[in-house]
Amino acid sequence: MHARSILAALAATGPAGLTNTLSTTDKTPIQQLTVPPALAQLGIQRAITASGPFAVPAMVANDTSDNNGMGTFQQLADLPCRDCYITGFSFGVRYGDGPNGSAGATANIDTGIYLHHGVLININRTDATCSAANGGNFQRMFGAGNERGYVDLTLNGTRRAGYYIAEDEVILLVAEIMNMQVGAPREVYVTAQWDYVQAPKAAASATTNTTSVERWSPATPVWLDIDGLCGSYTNGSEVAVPAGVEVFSYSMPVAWKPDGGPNGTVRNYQVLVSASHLHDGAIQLDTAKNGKTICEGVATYGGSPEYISQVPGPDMPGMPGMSMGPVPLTHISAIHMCSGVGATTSSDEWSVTAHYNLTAHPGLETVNGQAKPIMGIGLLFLVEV
Ligand SMILES: [Cu+2]
Repeated sequence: MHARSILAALAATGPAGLTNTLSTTDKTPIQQLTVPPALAQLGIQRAITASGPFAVPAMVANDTSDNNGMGTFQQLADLPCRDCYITGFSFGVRYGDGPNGSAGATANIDTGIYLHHGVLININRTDATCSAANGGNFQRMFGAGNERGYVDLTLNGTRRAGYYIAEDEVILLVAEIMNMQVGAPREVYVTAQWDYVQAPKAAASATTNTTSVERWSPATPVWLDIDGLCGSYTNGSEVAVPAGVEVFSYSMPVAWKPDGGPNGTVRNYQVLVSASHLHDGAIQLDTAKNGKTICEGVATYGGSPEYISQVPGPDMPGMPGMSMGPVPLTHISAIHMCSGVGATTSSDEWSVTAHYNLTAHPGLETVNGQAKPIMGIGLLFLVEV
């Protein structure tokens, strides 16, 4: 998603310089949670970490820019483990009160805080859909928007799969957060809920007397983007709303193929999960294999009260500028995720199409009513089989 600031920072300092400017200690998780039995039987643990505080600037009444009220924050992600697999993940945003400054109330659109996107980036790897030569010299690991969806790579405990994090890898957390209120900046924390399991050690088989160590499959994140395969690396994946058009669809310009083996051999994969990122105004993101939709990422609006904001209503008759009072506006609260998407090979072509209808669901706008750019991103997690 918004990788521009990272690119700028890396260009200015190099990865080592960037690392040195940040805290390098992984903090203790602020809270351990209980996992459902289906995950616990695989040895999975769950923890919440918190990054911040981040002071999100106040909205300025006469600022018509796209980034009015927006703050972009990046720091090292606080990881719950190393030499381990992240098997499930979600973002949250909280107000900075309570113990450790991070156990405050949920910060969402009903109180004027909107998570434009949160992204985890592994600077030690290259991206699956954007070559290093084209700027993909770090890997987008996970991302979500304000819907804050939960991804489970084990498919409810039926697969030993996760995103492997080595001892020495550097993972950045980037969050773009919007404050919809005028007045003072507001402090928030970005929380991350991690499901994780330590990588099995070969020695474990001797001490536990089992015949073999259970193998875990490393999952590879794959970003499919209506803005093109390197969209995040060039312009933050933002796509302009076509002028004067309320209903429109955008497809990925060039399809993506999974990597093949040496000498043109075919490789086989399983697609564990297909998740989607969309902005308000979207109906759904279709993820297609060889032109056939196999996951419909349908957006739900206003599924719970924290996803409903109050906006000025229409003017009173004959009294321009005098609103009749606030009216509710619903925002995306969930996007359907597909689990156990199925097999694919290096011969298959993958793409995404985002469908928007700004009449059905208003998009985000600047203070003078200009449509803000939209996005359409599909996030697949693949394991080689
Ligand atoms: Cu976005």
